[in-house]
Amino acid sequence: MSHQALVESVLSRLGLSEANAAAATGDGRWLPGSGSFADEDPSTAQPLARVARGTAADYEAVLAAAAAAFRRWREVPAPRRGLFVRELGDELRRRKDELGTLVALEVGKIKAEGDGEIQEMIDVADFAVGLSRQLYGLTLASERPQHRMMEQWHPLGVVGVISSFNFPAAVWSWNAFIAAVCGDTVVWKPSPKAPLTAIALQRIVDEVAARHGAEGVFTLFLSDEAAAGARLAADPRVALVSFTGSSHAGRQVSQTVAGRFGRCLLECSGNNAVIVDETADLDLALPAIVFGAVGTAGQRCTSTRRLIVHESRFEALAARLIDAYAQLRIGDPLDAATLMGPLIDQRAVEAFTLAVAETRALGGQVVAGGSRLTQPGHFVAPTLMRADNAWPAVQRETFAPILYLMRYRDFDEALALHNAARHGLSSALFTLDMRHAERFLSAVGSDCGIANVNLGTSGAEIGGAFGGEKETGGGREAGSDTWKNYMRRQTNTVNWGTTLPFAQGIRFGLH
Ligand code: UN1
Repeated sequence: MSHQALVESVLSRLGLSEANAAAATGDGRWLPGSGSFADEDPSTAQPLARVARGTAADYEAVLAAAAAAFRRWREVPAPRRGLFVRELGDELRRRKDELGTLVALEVGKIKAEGDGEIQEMIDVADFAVGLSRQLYGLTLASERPQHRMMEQWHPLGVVGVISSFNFPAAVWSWNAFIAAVCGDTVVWKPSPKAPLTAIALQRIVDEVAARHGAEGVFTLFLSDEAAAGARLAADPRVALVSFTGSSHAGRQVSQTVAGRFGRCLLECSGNNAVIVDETADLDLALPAIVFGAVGTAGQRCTSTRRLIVHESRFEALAARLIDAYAQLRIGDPLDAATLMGPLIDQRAVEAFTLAVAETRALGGQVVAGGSRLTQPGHFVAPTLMRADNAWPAVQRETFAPILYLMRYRDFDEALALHNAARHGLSSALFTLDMRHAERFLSAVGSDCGIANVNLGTSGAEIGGAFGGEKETGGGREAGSDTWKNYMRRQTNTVNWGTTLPFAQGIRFGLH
């Protein structure tokens, strides 16, 4: 099928049209908005569809629906809330192929990665269903006789999810599915660069919600105006704002949310490095590094941006990388032979060009790629550059396939270079030396939220807690005990005795 024919068939199968509504209240109702913005196909730089711009009144309608739904949903037993998420997971399984294609089409990641993103949603749905029968608190030993102390986890409220274009489906589900089993309701403000995926998902939500009395649990608000995210951040009705995107925007969101004592969950930029030591198995390291650097065209927050190689392996690994880069097929993300698609838009191409030029001006040498490709769409060549860790472009997160190569002499130096970055999301070490491996994972090793040994920085499973330190923002999403972010903890103490002993040995006798 031609690219254009595939586009038409996928859009129609997912209930999308040339002009799409602006907001959804989660009960099947869609709001028309006012004015519209274009959603572009990054492979052709042509518009895919138009999406209406949500108004302030639409926002109010969505918030009111989410707040009303919360008052009901928090009383539904958690395992029953889990049934709603389970059925959503089943629906995603059934529609994985077309949804994966839509993701690939709308943001330009290759079809295998688009499908992978839907798989990530299915995985988190399964995880959330299991969680819906847990959500456990502790019972604690009270120092007072005949007292019982315990904690409970209660639903938190309305959760606002602001997501980025690069994971237009999965990031919402990490938040939304966990929040829903926790008894919260969710207002989603997706990136204006990926509205169609959000609309398609909301349509599936609408169908399933009606069967579970879950109307209003998931709602959607679309706009290309920065004010939309800012409104959500400032709104005291939104108990938790989960933000995925740049550290720059995340800082603004978190300051606004902190100003009203709201809760914030930040998953911001990364500047992820791989260390390859003198003992590393290069057959493992090579595919991990290439996937990490060019997967999603370097637009994952977990993308590998810095490669820190022991001097004894540097030339050999650089030669293998150059060879691998020469074989990468770049083009239509829907073509099964393609390994790298386009960048998201023209601005991303400009950021790529600027980073390369800046690094070159400081003496950095391009050893592969280095320029944009002269074809329609926002394509650039995957790029390898020799560079210095301290250079500004190396310290910046540029959402593009640029990998900076650096060499080191001893492992202390490698760790110091590794941690000399403002962000702290993902990290990896390739080694067969157990002392290096253990040190990397120790308190004095990697300072990131994710630290891997003998696999890459990108493609984390959802079973673990996802997120990072420093300017990545400190938030954790998806697996492990991240559900606690979406609930409020209450400590309860009950005195079942006939006296009133005080804690801390206090005597307080009334005469
Ligand atoms: C992101 O780029 O915001 O580990 C998320 C990964 C994916 C998630 C990335 N599972 O690359």
